[in-house]
Amino acid sequence: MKGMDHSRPSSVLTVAALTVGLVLAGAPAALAKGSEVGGSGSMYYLNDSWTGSANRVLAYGRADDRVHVGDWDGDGGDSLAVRRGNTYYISNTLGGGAATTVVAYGRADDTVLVGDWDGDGDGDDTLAVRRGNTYYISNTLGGAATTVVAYGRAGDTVLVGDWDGDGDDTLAVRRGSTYYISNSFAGGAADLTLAYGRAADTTLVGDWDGDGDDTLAVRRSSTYFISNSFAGGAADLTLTYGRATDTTLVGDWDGDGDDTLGVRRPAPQPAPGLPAGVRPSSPDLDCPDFASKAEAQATFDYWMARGLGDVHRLDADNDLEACESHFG
Ligand SMILES: [Ca+2]
Ligand SMILES: [Ca+2]
Ligand SMILES: [Ca+2]
Ligand SMILES: [Ca+2]
Repeated sequence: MKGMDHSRPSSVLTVAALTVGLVLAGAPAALAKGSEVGGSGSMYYLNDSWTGSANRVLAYGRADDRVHVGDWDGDGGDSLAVRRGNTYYISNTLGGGAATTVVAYGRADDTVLVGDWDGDGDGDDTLAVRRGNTYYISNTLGGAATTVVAYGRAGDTVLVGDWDGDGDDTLAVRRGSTYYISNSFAGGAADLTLAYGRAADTTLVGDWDGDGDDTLAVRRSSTYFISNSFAGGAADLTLTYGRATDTTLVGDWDGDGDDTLGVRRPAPQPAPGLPAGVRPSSPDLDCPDFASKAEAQATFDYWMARGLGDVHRLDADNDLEACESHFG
């Protein structure tokens, strides 16, 4: 449950057009949900652990798709759903194939939040539509709203999380760098009010340490400051991941209980005059910049054969194999 927004309802499509291709899986690696992911691009670099490089690289949907993260089937693992208009193409795996479930909910211009609203023990995430300060919550995918509540103000920025770790997701309102955290939709005063980070920070929500409760992280450029409690003070973990231009997503990709990071990024554009899969000799690239080991190898081979050598320094051990330590 967590994210950002960009509005771009698109129209007709078939389920078959929506495929998830697992381009690469390799060494271990690991981020959040709730709001729309935002950004654009069809490449997802997900990491299961707190390292600097992705262990899951996926091509998914279209560059302009609206995307949500959730555990749609309640198996513990988060996966992606693409939204086109008011139709949601839900996939329960990060490994390829067509959408497993297609549901319509609300209107094309609705703001949608994802969460486990009823904490029914299934651990499954469902959709809620927000219109102003009214929330239309459904506890089944595609089912009618079961709860309609007024919460906060129409202009509030809200975050979704299981702040008290009791199994259900609720809202927090953010105003500048102040967070008003509530453990129910009952209204009234917030259960917890805290100052966190700076007003300009991008905030992420996740259960970073896997202890059951969601806490905050802030992103500044490509550096993430992760906190496992609301106690304040220094971050529990600081990590640099991806690029400043990436869009961040959070999820429990491997279903082991903790949320980790991923980034969304446009697919690399083929360079004019180069064979498919070969990247230009400049600007300098590093192993994490390649979508796959095959792309790194093709680029390495191409420039070696033209006498430029290992222009991107992809073969640290000089065995003519590119980026094997990165991709495994
Ligand atoms: Ca799942
Ligand atoms: Ca809760
Ligand atoms: Ca936690
Ligand atoms: Ca995990």
